[in-house]
Amino acid sequence: MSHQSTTEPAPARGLRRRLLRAAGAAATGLAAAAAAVGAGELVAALTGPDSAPVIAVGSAAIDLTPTPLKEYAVRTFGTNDKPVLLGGIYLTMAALAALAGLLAARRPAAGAAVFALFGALGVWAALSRSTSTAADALPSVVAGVVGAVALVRLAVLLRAATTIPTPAPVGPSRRAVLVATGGTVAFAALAGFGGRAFSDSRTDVTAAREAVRLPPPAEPLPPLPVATHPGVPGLAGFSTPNPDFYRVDTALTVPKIDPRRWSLRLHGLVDHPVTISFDELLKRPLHELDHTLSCVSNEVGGPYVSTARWLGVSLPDLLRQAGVRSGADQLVGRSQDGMTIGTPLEALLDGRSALLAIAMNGEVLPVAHGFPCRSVVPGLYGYTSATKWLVDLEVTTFARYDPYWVRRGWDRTGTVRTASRIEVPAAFAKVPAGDVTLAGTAWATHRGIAAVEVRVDGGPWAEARLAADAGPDLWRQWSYDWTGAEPGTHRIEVRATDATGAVQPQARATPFPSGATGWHSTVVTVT
Ligand SMILES: Nc1nc2c(c(=O)[nH]1)N[C@H]1C(S)=C(S)[C@@H](COP(=O)(O)O)O[C@H]1N2
Ligand SMILES: [Mo]
Repeated sequence: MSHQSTTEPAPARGLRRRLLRAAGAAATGLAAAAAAVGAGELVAALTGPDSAPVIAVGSAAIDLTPTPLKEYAVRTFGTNDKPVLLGGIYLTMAALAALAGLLAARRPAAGAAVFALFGALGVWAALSRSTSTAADALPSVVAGVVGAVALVRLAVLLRAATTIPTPAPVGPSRRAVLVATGGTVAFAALAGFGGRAFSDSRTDVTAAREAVRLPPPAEPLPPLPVATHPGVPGLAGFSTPNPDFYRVDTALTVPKIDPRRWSLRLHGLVDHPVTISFDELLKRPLHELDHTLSCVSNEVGGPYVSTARWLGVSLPDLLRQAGVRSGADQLVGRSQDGMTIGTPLEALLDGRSALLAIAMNGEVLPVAHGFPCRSVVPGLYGYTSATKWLVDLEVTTFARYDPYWVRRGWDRTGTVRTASRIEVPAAFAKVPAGDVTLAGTAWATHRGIAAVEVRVDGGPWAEARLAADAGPDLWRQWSYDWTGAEPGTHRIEVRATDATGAVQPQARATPFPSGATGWHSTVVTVT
């Protein structure tokens, strides 16, 4: 047709045509996959965002990922692990969809079968979670059917268009294939984005959250002393602002809970089970707790630790009111999204202040941090104490029930290990020779920090200056004046001693199964 193709040698022309045809076939597969995902999103607007096929597959992947791989992902991608996971799923699906398109060009039924398998995988994933209902299968069923039908129709059109000599006297043209493929993609975008927007508007809790009026605490705590911060520029504040507070959870879509429809049930091995509404919760005496929350997955020197002033109802009081039966030794918190977190009852009844928190840093709990209610227990890592989107508390025994992380091999107690971190100067920073101020943070939650020591290039340990102590449930910031720093590369190390007198061990341990150990070190270049 074109000038070029008429001057091309015949074999090249044939190859070009085959390549074009393959590209067209792959495009039909991609368009069909888009239609499938879009249709799934549309149905998920009714059945719940977690049941959308890609989210369901992603959630199942999170639940099934072996611990070493999960640790690798957290280490490598940090809080981007979720976008990376979803991106990976989309890419894999796109590759398989393109292959399905190629298959369908020869055998439409075979292409359709690939989509049936996609749908089946989605159904299995959507039903695999502890909170699943049969309706959760629907988006994937519809997605599979829509994808298969779209692919077969496009494949048949494509075949007709490419086997009939063009320009065809009759029958579908290439233009018809383009139009149909474009139409399929347009449908996918409309259904997908429309479904997502409708779902977002249906589940939006922004207004409900803003409507919550926080009652004042029964006995307000005084503000934290300014002297808790060593006053070193570049060192993060003692309290972590909510937007900077670390976030770790398995939720691909954050549970959106309307407090008016929320209630918390406390049951199991208790004399008087209780169910409490959000309004009833607000009517109970509210307590403040300054507490440093940390994650067991934090590597030495890592970022998954933050400090906030929490406001909430006393969890020990509620347990005493319900009357814990003898023999019980575990409290299992369940979240709306099916997470289970087991806390040793001993830690909840030994006198420490543990909360059913409704606010952090003077603000209603942010949705990502568990709105409308989460637990906070000093001294324990988040995975054994800090259930977000909490809806159920069951008093039970360790012998009878293994919660989510324990089933995956993590330690059932989750006592926070002593940790310390160098934050100033930043790793690999260049600093001028002479006097260099070092600063950082140390925590041994609920035991407290007694000392922090620093050493340079493996020399003798020197005691750092500790900023004001605000209590054992909080981290402690420190600073150290390194005098006479000489040009060159230097290694700085830190270690802390907790209030029991135990020195942070040097031996490196991975976060799995009970928290990382080892000294944090950084390298700085003095110029
Ligand atoms: N529902 C739910 N609660 C959860 C988790 C979760 O995955 N789902 N993760 C826990 C873990 S491992 C930690 S460290 C803390 C983190 O709380 P944050 O995200 O508010 O910092 O929440 C805990 N509570
Ligand atoms: Mo965690």
